[in-house]
Amino acid sequence: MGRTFVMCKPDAVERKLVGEITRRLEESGLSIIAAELRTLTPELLSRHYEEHVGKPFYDELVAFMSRSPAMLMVLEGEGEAFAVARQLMGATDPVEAESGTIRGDLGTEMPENLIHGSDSEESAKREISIFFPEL
Ligand code: 3AN
Repeated sequence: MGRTFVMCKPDAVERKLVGEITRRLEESGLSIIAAELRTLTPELLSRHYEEHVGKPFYDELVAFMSRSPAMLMVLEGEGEAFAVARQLMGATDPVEAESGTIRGDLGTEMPENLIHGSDSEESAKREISIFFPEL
């Protein structure tokens, strides 16, 4: 079994898309093993987005990600759970995301792309330890 970290970003919660996004994730075989609605702080976001700190879009990203609660989840499934979730998410920019994906079908424009999912086994471990240190 593999685990991954996924979050429905503030735009997804505001637009009441958590149910639709979670339905797609569950339908693909993933199970929710932890979940929490939480407003993220800039401090926590700087740990999560450490590779983006200082980039031109960073301040806008933090303002967006901390403006209202996000739905944080740890998902588990057969094989590479992170890859299953990433495929469902689609490309980072909703304008480029394929139809049939979460961002392609429901997304608007950057940085509001509805969902985050770990991009590797290693990222999943790191991100789970930031947001759900008890797991
Ligand atoms: P992904 O979420 O697909 O793994 P990352 O990790 O490259 O993409 O980017 C993390 C987040 O940073 C994105 N979900 C998006 O909200 C924001 N972001 C990334 N690149 C840009 C950009 N060029 N302009 C605005 N926001 C961006």
